[in-house]
Amino acid sequence: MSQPTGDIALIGLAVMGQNLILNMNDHGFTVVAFNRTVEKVEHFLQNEAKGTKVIGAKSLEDMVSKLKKPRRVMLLVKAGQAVDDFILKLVPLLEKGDIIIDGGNSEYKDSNRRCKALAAQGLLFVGSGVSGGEDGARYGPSLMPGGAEQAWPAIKDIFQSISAKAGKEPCCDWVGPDGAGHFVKMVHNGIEYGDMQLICEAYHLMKDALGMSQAEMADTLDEWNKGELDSFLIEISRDILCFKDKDGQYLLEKIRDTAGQKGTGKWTAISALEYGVPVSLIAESVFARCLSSLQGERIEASKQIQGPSKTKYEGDKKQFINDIKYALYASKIVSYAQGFMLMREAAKEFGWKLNFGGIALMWRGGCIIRSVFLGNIKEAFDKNPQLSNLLLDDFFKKEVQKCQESWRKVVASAVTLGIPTPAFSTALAFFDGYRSARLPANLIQAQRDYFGAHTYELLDNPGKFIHTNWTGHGGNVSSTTYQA
Ligand code: 2AM
Repeated sequence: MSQPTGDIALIGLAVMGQNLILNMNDHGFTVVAFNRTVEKVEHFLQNEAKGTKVIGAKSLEDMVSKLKKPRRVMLLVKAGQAVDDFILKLVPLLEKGDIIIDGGNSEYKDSNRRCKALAAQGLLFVGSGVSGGEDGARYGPSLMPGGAEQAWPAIKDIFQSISAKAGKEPCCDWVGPDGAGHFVKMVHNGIEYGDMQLICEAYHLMKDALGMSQAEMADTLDEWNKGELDSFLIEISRDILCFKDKDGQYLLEKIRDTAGQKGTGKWTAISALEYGVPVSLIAESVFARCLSSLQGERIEASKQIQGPSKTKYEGDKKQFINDIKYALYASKIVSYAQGFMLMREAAKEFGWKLNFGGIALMWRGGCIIRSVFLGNIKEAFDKNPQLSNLLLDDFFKKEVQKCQESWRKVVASAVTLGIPTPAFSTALAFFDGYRSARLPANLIQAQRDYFGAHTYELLDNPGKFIHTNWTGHGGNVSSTTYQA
């Protein structure tokens, strides 16, 4: 029998899977393709993959027999049960040291579980975030692999060859153990929610407070895209603002203002609550989508509830546009600082050593949140890999300082004019809280001790929990100390 020639197998011939195969093929790798509905394999070979070196497989056994060792099998199937089903079928066909990669949109806790379960059977599991949509998959995605690190040398070449590049550097590096790759992908998606909401708030202010036309707003975003905010999302928002329907009218104005969501932003917010990290901007962005979806209620409420009498900004328009830009930029810095805080906490929780600079570089190109800004984050972690918070990096401290006055002016004006800016506002509230040596939580502690005998610590004796009998009656017994 001839030697197997397949470098990697890919299961799942939906668009993402097909495009990753074609991308791997372009880079000289021999891919073995398989799909649950086996007829799709032949169809793929006769159409999209015609003229390539892609090999089709008729069954999982056939697929495995065509692979060089260690065998590399990548799954791009629906997240959840489908991944477990395939893993179950693959395990008896593979040998110690073979690699199963899940490139789907899996929850990181599933990847944690799969990584451990497969390690117990001598197999190496990799859970990889894949971002950049269909185009990214075809021509260069951002790839965030994590799991069994022994697998990395065997997949590095394929992964870094097919990934997007920032300059010459691949937007793909090893993230960390277990489900770290999928965790980082989840945070990426949460940050994407935040970035989108921030642009929406800028749009809202330009449209309603300043009464700008779509062409003017498009020109403004075009300008912003040449500076600190240079990013894919600003660029496509500019194009969306310019886009006219067949009837010559702007399409954007006709689109129903109810935001959909698939849940990854929500997962990020849930993790933030679970690990007690104040990732307020992403959470507000999820809530803003929820509020938008209550369209019927909003329309009814708009008939019954009055806002402020003055709703237009009356100061210098050009200056205010610049203020909005700075409010967006400063809020964005806070959002990324919060996202990295969440990753740091998860790393602590799971005992992961995460490569934060590498993560910034992985997001620098190929994915939805790609931007010049991520290059600055990479530099901050290059300068100081132990950096505890982005807001404490010299570059970002300077940038926030530059924006601060504008940011406050925009939030204050939005409040006065009755235009909701939940993300700008929560970012500023976080910023002011984070830079406060003293917060009013002493009163919370006193209240908790007053009504529930939950105890408190004194500033000059931290670690010692005491109870006060605040009313003179009710006894001196404290409830067991708990940290919620
Ligand atoms: P299919 O073509 O046989 O439907 C995206 O939906 C990919 O995931 C497709 O390749 C699809 O296979 C696969 N998929 C979806 N649900 C699946 C399941 N329960 N088991 C196996 N593959 C599944």
